[in-house]
Amino acid sequence: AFLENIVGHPAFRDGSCTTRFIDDTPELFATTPRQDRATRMLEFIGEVVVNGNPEMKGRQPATAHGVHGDTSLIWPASSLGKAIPAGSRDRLRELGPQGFAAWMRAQQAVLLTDTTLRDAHQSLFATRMRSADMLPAAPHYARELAGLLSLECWGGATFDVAMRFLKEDPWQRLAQLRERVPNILFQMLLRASNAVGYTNYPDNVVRFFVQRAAAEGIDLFRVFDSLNNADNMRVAMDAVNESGALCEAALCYTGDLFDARRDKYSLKYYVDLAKQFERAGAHILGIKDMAGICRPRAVSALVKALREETGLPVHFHTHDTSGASAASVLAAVDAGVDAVDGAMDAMSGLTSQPSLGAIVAALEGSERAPAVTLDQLRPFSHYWEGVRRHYAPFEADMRAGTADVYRHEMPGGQYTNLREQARAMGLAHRWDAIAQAYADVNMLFGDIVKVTPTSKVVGDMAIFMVANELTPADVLDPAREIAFPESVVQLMRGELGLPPDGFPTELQRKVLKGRPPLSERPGAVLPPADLDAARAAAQEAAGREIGDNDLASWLMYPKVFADFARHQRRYGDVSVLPTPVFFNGLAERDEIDVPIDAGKTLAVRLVGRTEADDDGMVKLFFELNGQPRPIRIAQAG
Ligand code: 3PY
Ligand code: ZN
Repeated sequence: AFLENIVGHPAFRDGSCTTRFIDDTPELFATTPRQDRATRMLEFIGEVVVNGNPEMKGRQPATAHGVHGDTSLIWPASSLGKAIPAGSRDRLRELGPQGFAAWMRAQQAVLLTDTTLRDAHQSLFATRMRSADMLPAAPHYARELAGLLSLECWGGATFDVAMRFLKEDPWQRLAQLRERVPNILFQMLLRASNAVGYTNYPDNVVRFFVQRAAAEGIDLFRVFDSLNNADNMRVAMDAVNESGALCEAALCYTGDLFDARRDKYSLKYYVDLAKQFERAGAHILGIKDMAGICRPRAVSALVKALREETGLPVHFHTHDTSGASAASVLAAVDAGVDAVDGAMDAMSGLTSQPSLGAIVAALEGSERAPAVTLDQLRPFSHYWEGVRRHYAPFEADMRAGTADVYRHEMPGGQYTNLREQARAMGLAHRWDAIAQAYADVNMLFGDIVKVTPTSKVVGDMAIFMVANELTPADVLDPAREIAFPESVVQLMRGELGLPPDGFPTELQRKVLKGRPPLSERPGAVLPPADLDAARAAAQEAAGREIGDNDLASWLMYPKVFADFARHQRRYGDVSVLPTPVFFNGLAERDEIDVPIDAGKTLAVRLVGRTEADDDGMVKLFFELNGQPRPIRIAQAG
């Protein structure tokens, strides 16, 4: 690659390069003698073999079997020779966002979004699905499932988890999926001013992020605010609209539409919110039922009202935590909803979305039957079933749905995480108390929307109360000194934005200890980020030139990006490794093929290893494409 860079450089090719070539283009020559790609890859595998992947600490390795990565057992080899049919993305290109939204509303079949590549794995196994498992299925989506409305494949927690835990670049994942699926809308979840992070960013950062995401292939942005504050969504929505993508503004469903004692979240509340979204330029209205508590009767009333009171199509998203979400989806369809989310069967249920197969089966033969069939879906579910087995170490030990969700209202993506957090703190046996504390904290905070990032604050406070044996009365007691968790202080200060009706003033005063809260949305007071300075800092941290996507990653998560960039420099692109190898390393005498470039594959075999010597070094005997390659790894600890 070094020589290719030089001989491929325009100045070299057109003969204008002179003896000053090296002086003028030092970047081409600044390759401190680094190891080649294959060696770095072997070192990563060796590191996992000797010291384990830190991600697996305290987890049981998967005993996986079934189809994995290899799609040839599922789709005949010839299927990739098929032409890619026109899909929703072609329709968006043809009609533009407004025309597309009008088409959604006018056509009769219910439209389907597959969440398998984002929310389903976020909610089932802590967002750990790797690109290596997504990419083999992608070209088949393009060919077999062009009838889908969209693939939700980016955003939410996938962004930071990709870099933080999977050591892969979320932008590269997007580009690789896009290359393989040119015809179906790509959908992302954007937390409005929180972008893909956990706190509000300066407005210019939100704009920059949206521009990059749209430029890299996101067609449909589902935008929500974690306190349902429409004002706090404006910057993100404007940026989406300027990019030419579809803007879906989502209202977060909270409480119970038919509980007269909790009339804050009434039909009028949601309709007013939807009208604000429509005025702000939304093309689609999302109902984001992040906890899965929107009961069939409620969603039916909501869908009818939203469609009657606005001119926008409605897209329903729910979670199956209770076990009853398919009933809500079918009620929404009966009420005229335009689109619904589901996950491929093997990735559905529990805290994930309801099953696409079940939805399609229920609607088969009806006038709203979707454009995809059970026969088309089946192979995908089969594929994901094999993939899912490899992530068993990250799954919560949840065997059944639980109607307890109507009490605590935890989002599907949070439920298993919070259980894990409780377990880590030795509070697993207090789960029932934590669930009740979660509901109590919600009321203490003024009955708020609970979704990333506000849900995390409510969870932190619930655990804090149980760990410290605090009742709601203790928390409110002015005479009782409480060291509130930092996230609670941030929330009460308004750093995540403000609920339209504010926070309860007494508690707010107590938490802030006399300091004033923000009186405006955070974006109005946060100074704009200096993007040039940020780029320079990111380059310094990464030790290389960075592009706009890297800059966007840095702006979201400077430390996570810097750590990831260091990992990349050290080991190269580890996203190409098969998942069992990434998490568990290679067993002696196992051989794998690693596709490192289009058409270029490394055959890697671990022949054997020594024990650690006196210096703590382990020698691993690899074979690389049949040639011996010994690698030395320092044993940790
Ligand atoms: C996220 O913000 O990641 C969510 O999934 C919220 O439901
Ligand atoms: Zn969700």
